[in-house]
Amino acid sequence: MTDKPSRIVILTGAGISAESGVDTFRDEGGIWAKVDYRDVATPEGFARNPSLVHDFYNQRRQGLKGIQPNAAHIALAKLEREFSGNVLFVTQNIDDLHERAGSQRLVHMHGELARALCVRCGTRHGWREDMDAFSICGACGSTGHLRPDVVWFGEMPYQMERISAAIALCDLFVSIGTSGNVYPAAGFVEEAKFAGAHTVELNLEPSEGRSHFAEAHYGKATEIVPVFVERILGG
Ligand code: BJW
Repeated sequence: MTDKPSRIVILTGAGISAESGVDTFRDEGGIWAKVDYRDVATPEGFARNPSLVHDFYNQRRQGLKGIQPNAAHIALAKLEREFSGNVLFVTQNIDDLHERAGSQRLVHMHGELARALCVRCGTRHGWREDMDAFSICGACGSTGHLRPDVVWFGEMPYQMERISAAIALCDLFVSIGTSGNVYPAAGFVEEAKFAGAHTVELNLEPSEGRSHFAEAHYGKATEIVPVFVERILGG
């Protein structure tokens, strides 16, 4: 990175929340080692066994109460506050640690644990409690049509047009704590490269997309993200 960037897009994944105590998906002992994604993270799995899926997300939603943003989330919020240019955070995470650290220009492309979606009327609600087949939609009053407002395999991630537009204009693209296994997020680095952006990976280990990044730093997010942020702010 030679010139000071003016438009930054930062993609984050499960690795940024790992040191806050949130499980990642594909690391040893991660979520997909304990449950089959076809049962809990597909529309077909939800149709087959809604209680199993509600239990899975209820447990993770309850888990939000015991965690805090870590030094990486806090450093990124500082970047947004102090950077003279434009920053957009795109997170694949459904936890709320970026916003609790103070980030505001944030897209939750895979949805949010603390929201419910009514499949009957399409309303998205804030939802902090457990959800089940008898939960009532506060907008249309129907019972049995609420689901976690998360994006499962085979579904379209949120705000894709906004994300693509920001990547097409960015001059720095940074990917933090994601294994690069899941599309379309895994393809953002190539879009950014095509747009002429400098591309940086910050991760515990090289991701699937490692060859597409011009620069990479490997280590714990709480250690390498604050250093990287200070470098950008310091010019
Ligand atoms: C640390 C660390 C520390 C650890 N510090 N780092 C080809 C092209 C396009 C699509 C497809 C395709 N082939 C198949 C598809 C479809 C599918 C897909 O990608 N499948 C793949 C498995 C191949 N994608 C979809 O279905 C998506 N929809 C879609 O494609 O719609 C059509 C479309 C196409 C094109 C444009 C637009 C639309 C939807 C995907 C939905 C993903 N949903 C999940 C679960 C729901 C939410 C939830 O329950 O939480 O989202 S799956 C799961 O994976 C979750 C995550 O957000 C996502 C990504 O995981 P992430 O964040 O990368 O976690 P890990 O565990 O994989 O990696 C953690 C990393 O952190 C590791 O590298 C560690 O080393 C590191 N780390 N500790 C720093 N302390």
